[in-house]
Amino acid sequence: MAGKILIIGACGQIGTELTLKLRDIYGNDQVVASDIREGSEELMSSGPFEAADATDEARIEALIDQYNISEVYLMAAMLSATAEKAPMKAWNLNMDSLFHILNFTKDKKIKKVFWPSSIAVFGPTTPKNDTPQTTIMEPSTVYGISKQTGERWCEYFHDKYGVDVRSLRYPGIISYKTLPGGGTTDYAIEIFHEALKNKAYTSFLAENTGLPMMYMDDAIKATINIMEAPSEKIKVRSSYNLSALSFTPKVLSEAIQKEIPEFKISYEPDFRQKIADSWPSSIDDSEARKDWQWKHDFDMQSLVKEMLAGVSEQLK
Ligand code: AKB
Repeated sequence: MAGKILIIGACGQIGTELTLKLRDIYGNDQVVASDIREGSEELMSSGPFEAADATDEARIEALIDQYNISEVYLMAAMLSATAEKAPMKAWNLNMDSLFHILNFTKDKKIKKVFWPSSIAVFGPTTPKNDTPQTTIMEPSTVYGISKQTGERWCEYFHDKYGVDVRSLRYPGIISYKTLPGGGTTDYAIEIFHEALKNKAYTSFLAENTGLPMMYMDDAIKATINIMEAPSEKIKVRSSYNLSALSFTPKVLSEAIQKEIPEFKISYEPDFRQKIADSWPSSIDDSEARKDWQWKHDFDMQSLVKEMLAGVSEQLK
């Protein structure tokens, strides 16, 4: 690689595991982690870390110059549930950070960018099952509006200025190493912690709320695969649909009960139910599979086994 990699938002749920994986692949010194706060011991001790606010253009530019950065993964964002409580803050974080990076790429300070979008770009008028790549998109959440707008800008910067930006519409990402913050799909992580600690969980989504989900290892694989694919294979420059599994809280609880028979689930839907109801239940990601050979590895039972083993280890 010509220069180093910078991860902005490296201490979050996806950023942490992405940074560690990229350090494995390219070498610890080649991957600079940055975040507004410090991260896990493993992340902080395995390579360079710089405190930085993703919206601080001058600070990000200084890091790009200091480390001779050629690729950026912009993982900082305010997620759906938190964004509903702080709309302007979410808009400013999610959009300003993206504009800075797109402009740096346009000005040839960096060569390639990864920016995550989300299933939140879809809305209540979108077809709910097997949602196609190109379809009606009328997001009704602050987070979804920011991601939909970001997608339009990514495509615009690519078409107008040749910016090499690559993006995925992440489903709910399930992992145990770093907790997510403020998402609507977070129930599918909390449930494992509660199943192991208390053998019971009260879900903030109703039992039959189906949402697209994915195990973290698959999300990391997709992210690195799309960044490593030859540029001409990336036909979609807004963001690719990406899918692995789809399940409801009830179906997930039944899969957990196969491993922990005494586990009990109850339901008390809150404001996040409305967000979940506006999103697809399942996603058609055939374009990603065709264009850059995306393929997921984890099914429901392997995800459940990995999560229970990982969370148990942490509880020891
Ligand atoms: C959220 O729930 O806000 C995120 C997402 C689906 O983008 N996990």
